[in-house]
Amino acid sequence: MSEATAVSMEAPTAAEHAAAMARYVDEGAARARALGNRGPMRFERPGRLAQDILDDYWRQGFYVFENVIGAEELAELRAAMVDTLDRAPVNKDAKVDAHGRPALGLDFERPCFLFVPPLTDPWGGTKHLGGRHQSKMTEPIPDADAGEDAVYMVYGMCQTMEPALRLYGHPHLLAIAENLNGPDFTPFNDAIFVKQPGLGGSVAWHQDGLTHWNSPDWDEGIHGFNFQVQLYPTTPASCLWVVPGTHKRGKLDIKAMVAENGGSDRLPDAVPLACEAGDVTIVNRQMLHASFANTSRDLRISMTFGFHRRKSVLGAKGALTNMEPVVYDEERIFDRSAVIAVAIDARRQHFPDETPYVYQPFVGLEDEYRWSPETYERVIRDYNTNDLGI
Ligand SMILES: O=C(O)CCC(=O)C(=O)O
Repeated sequence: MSEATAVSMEAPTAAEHAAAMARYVDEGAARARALGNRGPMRFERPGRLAQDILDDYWRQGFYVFENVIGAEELAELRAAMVDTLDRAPVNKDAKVDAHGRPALGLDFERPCFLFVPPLTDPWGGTKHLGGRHQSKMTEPIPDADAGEDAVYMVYGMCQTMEPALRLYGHPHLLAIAENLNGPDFTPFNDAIFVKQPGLGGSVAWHQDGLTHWNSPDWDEGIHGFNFQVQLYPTTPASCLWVVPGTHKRGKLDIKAMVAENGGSDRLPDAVPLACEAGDVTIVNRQMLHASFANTSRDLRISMTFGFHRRKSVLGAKGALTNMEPVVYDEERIFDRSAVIAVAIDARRQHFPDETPYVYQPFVGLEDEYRWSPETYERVIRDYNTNDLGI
């Protein structure tokens, strides 16, 4: 039996886990403060992120942008999220929500919600998601009133929440995607991590990328990056943790790293990405990252969506979807990228004083991708069946 397994078998109670995390959390927060890699979004000229921010991102593999989402937009996102959670099935097998209404998402091709038993780690040490979560996290014993399962992730935000679709068209976020992946960047996927206090499951240490580790063109940006937009303040006990610089180190033997750490999932060099509500992080998909079972008192809701270099995706054999892997061709990329075009227009209609982002692959096609009930059906409904996982 590995030491990691031994740790997970001696399951602490939620209170013991929170207490055991306290010192790690303090030390991690101090490491994060010393590192910096955070501040307001700054552009040298329209669309061009300040060079020192780009340098910091490429050096460490992440950056925390402070105070990006304004109060009005944040309130809209939160309200949409509250409504979405209110419409979730009452449990993982149910077809109705807590009010007895048909649950959200029954008419979509892919489910909107993923449930896990409270404080568990659904993927660590399993073959799920390409086996990238190599080692199991500590699974604390939840309090007696925790229930059988809790919402862990929410999918398909662009088809269920208009404010989320508008967020997807945010001009500064899309400008960052262009800075990192080029003007013809493509989408990846989106997922909302819901970490309710005392319930939220862990996400075991992993690197996101699955396909390009042995590519002759491998470099630190080849698997793209993810944004996380924080709807509530996140604390070191509830937030995402990363091991700085690991995006440059190729595919890591995470099991060995945990074993070297005495079987503990509290890896020594990791830093927490603690944020205020409205902050936005970027995390390189090759970074080693994880989040712990949320035994804190803090709710975290992180709207997570990523973007790729076009050349990483075109011709790649897809990974990370529940469907048969397909080779991503021009048509698939175009169809999924059209969500960006519609999102930009949805945003333009709602925030008419803001300068919209110009997405190069759709220049000249704008009128065909205006936000309307027609484009909802043609472009947005079930858009996530075209996700571009690599
Ligand atoms: O936010 C989290 O807890 C996990 C995020 C994550 O694993 C990811 O974005 O790949």
